[in-house]
Amino acid sequence: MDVYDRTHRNVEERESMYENEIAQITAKNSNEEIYSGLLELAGKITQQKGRIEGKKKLYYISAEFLIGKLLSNNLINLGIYDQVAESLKAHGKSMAEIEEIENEPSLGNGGLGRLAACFLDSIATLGLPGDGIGLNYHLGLFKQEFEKNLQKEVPNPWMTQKSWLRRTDVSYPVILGDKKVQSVMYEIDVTGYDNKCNTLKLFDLDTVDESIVQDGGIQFDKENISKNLTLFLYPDDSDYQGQLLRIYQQYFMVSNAAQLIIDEAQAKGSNLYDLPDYAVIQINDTHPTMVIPEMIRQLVLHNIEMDDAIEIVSKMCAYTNHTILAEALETWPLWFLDRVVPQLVPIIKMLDVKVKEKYQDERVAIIDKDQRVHMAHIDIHYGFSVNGVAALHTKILEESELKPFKDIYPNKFNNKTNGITFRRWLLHCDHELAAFITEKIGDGYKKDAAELEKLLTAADNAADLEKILAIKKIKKQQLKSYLEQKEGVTIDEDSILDVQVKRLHEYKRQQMNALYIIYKYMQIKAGHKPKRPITMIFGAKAAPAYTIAKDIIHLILCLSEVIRKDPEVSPYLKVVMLENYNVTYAEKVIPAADVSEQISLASKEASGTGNMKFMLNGAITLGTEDGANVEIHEFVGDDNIYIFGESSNEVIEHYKNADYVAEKIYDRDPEIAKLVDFIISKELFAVGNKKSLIRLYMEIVTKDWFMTLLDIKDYIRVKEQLFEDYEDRNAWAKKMLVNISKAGFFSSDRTIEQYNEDIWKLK
Ligand code: CR6
Repeated sequence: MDVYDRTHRNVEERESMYENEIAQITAKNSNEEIYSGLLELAGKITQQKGRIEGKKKLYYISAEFLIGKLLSNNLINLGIYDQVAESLKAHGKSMAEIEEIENEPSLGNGGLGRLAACFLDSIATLGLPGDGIGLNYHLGLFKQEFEKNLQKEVPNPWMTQKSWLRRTDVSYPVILGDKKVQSVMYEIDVTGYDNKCNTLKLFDLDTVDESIVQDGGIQFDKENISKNLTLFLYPDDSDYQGQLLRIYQQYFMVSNAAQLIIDEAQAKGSNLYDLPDYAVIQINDTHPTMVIPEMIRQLVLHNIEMDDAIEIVSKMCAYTNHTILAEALETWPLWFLDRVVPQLVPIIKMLDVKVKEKYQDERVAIIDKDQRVHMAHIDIHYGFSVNGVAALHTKILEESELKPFKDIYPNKFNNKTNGITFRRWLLHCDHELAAFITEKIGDGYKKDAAELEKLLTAADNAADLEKILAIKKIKKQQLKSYLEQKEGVTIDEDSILDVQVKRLHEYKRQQMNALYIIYKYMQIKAGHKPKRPITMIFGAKAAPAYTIAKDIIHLILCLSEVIRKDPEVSPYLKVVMLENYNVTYAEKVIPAADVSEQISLASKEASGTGNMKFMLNGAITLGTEDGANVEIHEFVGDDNIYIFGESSNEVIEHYKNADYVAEKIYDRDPEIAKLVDFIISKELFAVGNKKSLIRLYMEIVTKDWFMTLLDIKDYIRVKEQLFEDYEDRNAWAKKMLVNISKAGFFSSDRTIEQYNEDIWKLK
């Protein structure tokens, strides 16, 4: 029996098994009751299917798990989605309505957290024993609201209703400074697609108190650790107390992890010397790094000699690097650690001494001459694997950023290009497209994404090309009604939908996209109207203490208002900034997009994963040769992607020689100056905050750390070409199909298979 038959048989068996229950649940009157009925049913089926077991288990430790809403995802994975949807329809209800009941947990902030969630889905789908370990943030990342064209941060409670979260009686003692606290472990089931399940384990403290948050904002007493420990993800760390709190959070996470791992291994018969046969730890970015000294400490408490403990732990830990941005590579002053985790400091010092005895190179030291602890260096010296997240990123790590380490440990380094789960990012978010694909090539692609290639034959079939365009239009119409209801704005489903959704950061260059909007605005004012209206959609949260990022949001909101109020321009150009962009929003906006903006300064975006989601949903990438864009380019070929801008090599040279001066470009090129000057125009001052706009203007003219002005002209040129090409609808539909059919490589199932083959080696 092949995979396709097996999947089908299982689905049919399950359908008949739960028919009555589904009928009863969907017949209920209130959406709340239906939601909680489905939640219970899913829990029951998950339990019946059972857990994925194995001697050796993966522990994926991460400060973030951006899991999104789980209802549809779980119903799909459990094989009852279609049946539930049909049954709801028979009662005049829709799945979308029921989904609205569920709160989205904001336990992550961007790509790194969403990646962790995609990985959990794939690990379970592939039947590998592997759990996630993280923290149960009560208020997650802040919720974004706009007021006077400015971002405002408010708390984002998500546990206010019946949820997928389950309290367990697992609990560990953890030393926090001068106190010993007792943790509580919560669990969320991770359902595999047509498979058994794993769990996401989230640790918390019973004493955490949401009422200490002040005045509806996100301020709170940062010193009261037992009350604030798991209140927020990434509490403001612009001050000393905030930084200490982050270390407390990290230590709490890894101390629980270490104790759990030891417990589970011992229960399976480990004598602890053979721990690496029972457990492998993936350290997701540097936030969980303290698991290394903590695990060593715990093993010593179990009467293992220090040197043996170090050796055992070194065989268990693997580290993923997600960035080359210096400010994101954590280093902590040693005295901070002395205050928060004095129990780890002697171990960290010992690990450092051992490194210094072997290598006199200051660049690879754990504790540098300024007494700062380089977390990534602990991971690299005392882990057995170091990976980057896209081919270009890993190459930059090996050849420049981490070169001294690569020279010492040539075999530790490997690449694992990121991926996304096709269950959420195709089957769930675009049922219409998934149905079309299934009709053309069967549903084998749901488990073996490489099969999407079979779709290429449709690129020569006129009727199929029309269908692809028709599906895109349906998704645009759906987005249109969602936006009418959520934002009170109306978009034109016949306009080109150009989308940039991702965290706000100068390196991602939303400001360059804003300069394009200014360009287009001026063109229209001068009588050069586009052939077809353009809708520019943005979605982005800025970190609360990141002033320039907030200024960029302000600029976009101001542009949106100026254009909306200008009858000369508004029929041709619309700018929409989505409020509180999150996973749920992504699921609505990505399938509707025509153009995927991936315009980071080359070398700065480690991988990107949004780029993969857009590609899979038939949007065409407008991007730089950065992160995984490079691999997307290789797969789809020159004709099916729009590439612009300076290469990563050139950019790295500019940084090395410190020879990029934005002001020179500004002074030399009046066309560029005109665009930048509009930021401080009377039109924008009329709707915006002068101080913020002037600050942003000065930043771009005198600093421009991420070289917006370097690429702006090429960006405009290529974007204009793209809009022109869009009018050949047939050719565009072909590009869409090529993108979809070449997306198979970017399935997180492929990524996880590679992690397992090269790093985890689970059975
Ligand atoms: N911000 C990278 O910047 C990558 C994800 C997941 C990021 C992004 O390019 O796709 O990780 N890095 O690997 C960090 O969070 C440090 C991200 O999400």
